[in-house]
Amino acid sequence: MSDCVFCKIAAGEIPANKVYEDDTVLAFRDLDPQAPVHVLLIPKAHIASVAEITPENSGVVAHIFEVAAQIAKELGLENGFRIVNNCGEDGMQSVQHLHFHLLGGKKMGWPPFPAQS
Ligand code: DGP
Repeated sequence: MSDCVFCKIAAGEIPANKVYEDDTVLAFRDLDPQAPVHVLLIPKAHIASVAEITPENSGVVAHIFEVAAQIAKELGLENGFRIVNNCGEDGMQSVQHLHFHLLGGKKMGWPPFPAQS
C-alpha cells in the first residue's frame, strides 16, 4: 500500500530502529514507547488489521509470535511481557497495517483500560 507508513518501513523507505528482520516479518522499536521495551512486530505484506486475518494469510501471524518469543529472550524479558493488538476504531488502532506491540521491562497493570459505566 503506497500510503501505508509500515509498508514504507518494511520497504526501507522510512528509517526504523530494527530489532529483527526476515523475508516476511519485521520488528522495530515503537517511536512512542509505552514501556522500557516497546517493539512493534509486523508482517511485511500489507494486512490491514486482525479483522483481515484469513486462513490464507494467518501463517505469518504464527511466525510473528515465534519471533516475539525470540526477541523477548534477546531483550531480557525473562520475567514476562505483554503482547497487545489494537484493532479498528474501538480498539484505537492508529496505523492500518497489522502490528503487535511487544511491551516489557516493567510490571504491567490490569485491566489495561479505565473502567466505564
Ligand atoms: P496502534 O495504536 O496500535 O495502531 O499503534 C501504532 C504504533 O505505531 C504507535 O505506538 C506509534 C507507532 N508508530 C507510528 N508511526 C511510526 C513510525 O513511523 N515509526 C515507528 N517506529 N513507530 C511508529
